[in-house]
Amino acid sequence: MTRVVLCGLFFFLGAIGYNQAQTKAPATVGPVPTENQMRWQEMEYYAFVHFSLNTYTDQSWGYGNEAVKLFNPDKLDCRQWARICKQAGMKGIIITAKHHCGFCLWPSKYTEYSVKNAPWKNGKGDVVREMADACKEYGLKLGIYLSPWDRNHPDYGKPEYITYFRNQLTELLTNYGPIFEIWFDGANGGSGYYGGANETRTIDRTTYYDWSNTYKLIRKLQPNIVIWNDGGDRGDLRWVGTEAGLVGETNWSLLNATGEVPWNMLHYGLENGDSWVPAEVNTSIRPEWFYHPGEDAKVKTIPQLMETYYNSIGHNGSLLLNFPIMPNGLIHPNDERSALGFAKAVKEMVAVNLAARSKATASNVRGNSIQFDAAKAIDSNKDTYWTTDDDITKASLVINFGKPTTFNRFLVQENIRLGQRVKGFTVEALVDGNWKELAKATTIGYKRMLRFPTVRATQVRFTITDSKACPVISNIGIYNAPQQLAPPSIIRNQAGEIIITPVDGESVVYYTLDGSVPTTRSKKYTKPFQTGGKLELKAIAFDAATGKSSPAAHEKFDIARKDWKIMGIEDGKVNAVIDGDPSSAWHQPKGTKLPADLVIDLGKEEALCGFKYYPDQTMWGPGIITNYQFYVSSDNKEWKLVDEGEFSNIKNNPLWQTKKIKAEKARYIKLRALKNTEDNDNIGYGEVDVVTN
Ligand code: FUL
Repeated sequence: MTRVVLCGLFFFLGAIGYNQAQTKAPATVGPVPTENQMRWQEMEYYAFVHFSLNTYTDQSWGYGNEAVKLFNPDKLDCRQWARICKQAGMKGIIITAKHHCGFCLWPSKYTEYSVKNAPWKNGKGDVVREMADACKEYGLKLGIYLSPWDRNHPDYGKPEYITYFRNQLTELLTNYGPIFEIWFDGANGGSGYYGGANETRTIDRTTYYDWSNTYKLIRKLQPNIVIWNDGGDRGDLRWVGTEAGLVGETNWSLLNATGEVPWNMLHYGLENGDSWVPAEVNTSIRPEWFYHPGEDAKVKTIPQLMETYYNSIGHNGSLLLNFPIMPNGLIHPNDERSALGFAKAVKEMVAVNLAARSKATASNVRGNSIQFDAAKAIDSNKDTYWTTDDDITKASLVINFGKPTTFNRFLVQENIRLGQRVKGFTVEALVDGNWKELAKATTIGYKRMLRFPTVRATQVRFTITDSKACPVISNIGIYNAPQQLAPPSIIRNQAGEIIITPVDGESVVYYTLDGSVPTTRSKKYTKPFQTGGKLELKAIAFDAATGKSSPAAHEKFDIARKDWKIMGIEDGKVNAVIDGDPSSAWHQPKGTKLPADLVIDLGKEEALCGFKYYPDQTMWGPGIITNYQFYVSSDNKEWKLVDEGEFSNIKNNPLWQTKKIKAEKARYIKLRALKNTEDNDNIGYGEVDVVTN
């Protein structure tokens, strides 16, 4: 009898023991985020503000000799910035305390090149202080951008500059309260004023800043900070290799702590990297980072920002969206409108989580325990999760709505505190009794969002097809997002024909040529049409089924290029340079040595006041000009140099570069490439154009 009882007891205890082993949380897999990285990741969305002397000179990068007296905003109001960011759903603001030109937005003790010598507030102002106060008032976190490159400082390039740099860091990280992120731009070294030396200085980005000791200082002053560094030792976060607003569809939050990181690795992360280095997607709400009045009509539209959302937050990244500040010290109303419209669109998209009202079952539940069952993935609590037994790397979870339900978005999150695991998954819907694949993807990470055409179904099956270890899914969302029609694309080819294409390939397009905003009563676009001369064109896409229109696309074209000829080049493909198609490009033949010239015959004399260069748009493609000279001629023999300089930041942000020149009448133009982004002889062109009076 006693034996039977004891056996029973052992059996009972054994069963408990078994269950305890299986109901323990899974062990971590690979590197995991620190508490600082975790806090940062959960912020998801925050702002950049770019404000400096560039704001007053219409430049992207200051040279370092711009006059301090230019800095005189008459309506500066950091509370306006903070209000907009707060209303836009952002969680913090990173301010350009010092950009490459060296000008300081705070009255640094260590330089005269700061607000303390500006007319603004008679030199008594401190923009960083006002920003810190406004952030506090609006419940936002404050971040600091401090450019390691300083084109003003006489000591840049010498060991003394490191003391200066650390002194400034100490000021910024001591006097303005908690700082959530510090941002060290990778652009570093080159020509500059350097206290009057006017020369080119280069540094070794890996050793010059002695980053490991600089990091120690930072972490001592701000223990809760995350470090973003594109220029030296691996920080806590990584750049994504582009400023276009997207990170890879496959996005591992891992990299190796040492060794080279090529651009594509920044974009996709490294599956078996030895360190947790998640992606931050930085992009501007306008094409450029600083304010340029010429971009007032180029503010990103809500559909464009939604695209950025899916490609950043929806791809396991955070989104750092920039507002350029106007010379008066405010954010432009167009930028505010777009940012708030974007916030509203995101809110509408996730308004109803259809998964939360459903029942979920899983192919495997860890230890059959209620603690880890499928319901934990749809309970709207990110701290609970569905997971499986340790030996499972393929598993599925079925969500049953109980009735036919319409949806077009799928959101999924891993519990990244236990490591990033999932390598592949699919989403299917049960339509007419058959499983139909809606989407197939690779990594998940902190957050992954998938888009697919609207479907109506009763059940959804989420299948993990491959994982580094048992999957740990903390959250699933299923949504029916309202349609967002993107503005159509507009090009004018060399013959002068206008071609307008709706992004979805099927919406109807309406356009105007008088600057007014098109409506469905405007001219309907049916086929390419011929134009000549200067032109302003606005176009909308319209979806008859929903009665919705897109925001207007807006393009301005200068003189027609019908009679233009590229001189002295036999290659038939060279016309890609003037064909109006931004996706085509031409490169100088192999063997070309710098300086390399491109000569264009404009067909007749034109009254020029500028020129434009658009680089080859191939992602991370080589052959982008950084330094140029621009010449004009009336006979293709005698040339006059009318402009020379740099295309700042063209590598990271390969946009149209527009340069103004003093008025010149000429029939021939020559763009001379002096240097490219790789320091070799590969010279490419997406487009070249002129600006006329
Ligand atoms: C780049 C800089 O060179 C730009 O001017 C801008 O500050 C952007 C955020 O980073 O690399």
